[in-house]
Amino acid sequence: TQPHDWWRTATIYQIYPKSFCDSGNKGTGDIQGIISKLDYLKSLGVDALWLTPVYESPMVDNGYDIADYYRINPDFGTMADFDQLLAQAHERGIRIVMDIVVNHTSTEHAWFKSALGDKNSPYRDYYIWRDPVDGGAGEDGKAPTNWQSKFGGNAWELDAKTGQYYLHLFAKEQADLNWENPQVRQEVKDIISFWAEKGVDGFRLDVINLISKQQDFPNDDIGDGRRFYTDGPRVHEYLQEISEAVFQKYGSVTVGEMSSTTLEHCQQYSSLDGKELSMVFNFHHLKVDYPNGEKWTKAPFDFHQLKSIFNHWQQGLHNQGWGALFWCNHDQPRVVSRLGDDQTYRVESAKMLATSVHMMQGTPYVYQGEEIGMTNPHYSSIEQYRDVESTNMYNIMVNEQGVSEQEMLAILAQKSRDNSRTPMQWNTQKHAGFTQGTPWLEVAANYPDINAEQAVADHDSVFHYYKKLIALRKEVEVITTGDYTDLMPEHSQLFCYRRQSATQTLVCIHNYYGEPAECVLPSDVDVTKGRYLISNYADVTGEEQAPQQVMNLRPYECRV
Ligand code: TEU
Repeated sequence: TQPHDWWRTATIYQIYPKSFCDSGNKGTGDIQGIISKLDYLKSLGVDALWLTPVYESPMVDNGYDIADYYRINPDFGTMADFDQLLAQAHERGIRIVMDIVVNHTSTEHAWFKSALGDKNSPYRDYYIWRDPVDGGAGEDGKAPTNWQSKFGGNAWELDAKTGQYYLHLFAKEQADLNWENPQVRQEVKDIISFWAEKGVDGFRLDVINLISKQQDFPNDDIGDGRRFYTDGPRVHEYLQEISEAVFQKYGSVTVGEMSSTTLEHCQQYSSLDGKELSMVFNFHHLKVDYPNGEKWTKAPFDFHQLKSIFNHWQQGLHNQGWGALFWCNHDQPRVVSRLGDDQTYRVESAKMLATSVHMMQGTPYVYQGEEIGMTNPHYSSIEQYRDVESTNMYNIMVNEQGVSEQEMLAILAQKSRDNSRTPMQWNTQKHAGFTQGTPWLEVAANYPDINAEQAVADHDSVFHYYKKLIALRKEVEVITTGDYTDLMPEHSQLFCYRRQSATQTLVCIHNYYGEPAECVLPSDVDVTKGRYLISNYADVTGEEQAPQQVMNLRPYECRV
């Protein structure tokens, strides 16, 4: 990799196709729908689109359960539609990044169907099988280990015909692939090459740091098993193998989704020598509202923890690797509802939160709807949820653990992945202009006020602010190159950091709360040499005001 790699000044837009735009009346989005919005995306200024999986899939986990890596799911369209999308995006200078899910396949994949129930199948060893253990784990007391599925319950499922169990770190319909098998690694290279040959520009690799499992498969006496497969023994070797065979050959941009990883591993995954990946997603900053690591509880976020996590990663990746910058994706609730105020200060807090990550070093990702300040839908009934994780956890917590239904609904309203999966709000028409049919997941009720048409027309909107942030990254060199220092780690309301390159300095000040706050800049920040670059309050502009050493910041105000 080189310092001038295009993706170091780029912003990538994430599309969740099922919820983006339905070109007809199916109630689910499709590829033609995406094509119809390319001009909108071009006007936002994004450089690339990452599509979450559009391959053939029974959709138990909305496409993260792939049944055929070489086919487009007919719900989304045809291969011809895909080729058209690729060509039309490229015509507009927009690149396409595909999601590659190779930690596991759907149990509907031909490999798994052949492997299940047949120890002699040529595909048996594509998956991970273990014999039952007397006094073992799981509901039947025989599962090979006590590892937990990320979606609840034991991670092993019995294959009754052979008496062995297969591993599934996610839903039982998502069987983990056996990366120890060189044939599996060859299949992965073939799959990725197929899409790269088509002209796809890059790949987002789903839970790629979970592919190498510790082969003695021990019980975990202190946890859920993740320490035996997270950043596992051969993961770097595997990534180097794929990178050399495919990514380096095609010059693909790659982003690895790293679950519960460490900085040290991420320095290696994204190291500047380009031997593994271009960059990494990590999620530590999105666990600041998981008290003691527990997601399934209602809790406020820990502001000091948030700042110290950003400090750790910004400093640790500087000159060592490269990180993705993001708040939102299809697994996370909407950030304006989560860390901001989606009622009184929706626009202010959405812009402030955007600024606080867009001014960091890395590559920003904008998730569909984030650019117009979309909120959680505030659902109130279990019937409104579709996500396999949410419905699994509801069953476990309400039916098995005795959590009250009301409490669980309050938790889901804060934590469910469906919070970000509601249909994109395009305009004030029925179903927010998402579909002519019945949406697969209910549209948030606030779409008459919050929609793309309104946001494009209003020059003070969240949309136009994102557009500015995306453009600034290309104009102001220090955003891409500068180092990073937290100027007020102890402050209880302000997140204030400095970015510094050889020739430029940025001071980025963010009030994370709905109350005013006084900001006293340290004396080594010489405000007399500075000017305001961007702020979410209209009266703070480079022309009208000189920056001051002491400022009174209004609710959710930010100034750079
Ligand atoms: O997610 C991986 C992952 O571990 C999570 O973000 C997960 O959804 C979270 O822990 C649940 O609370 C990826 C995909 O982004 C996700 O949509 C898939 O469900 C998952 O992998 C399995 O493929």
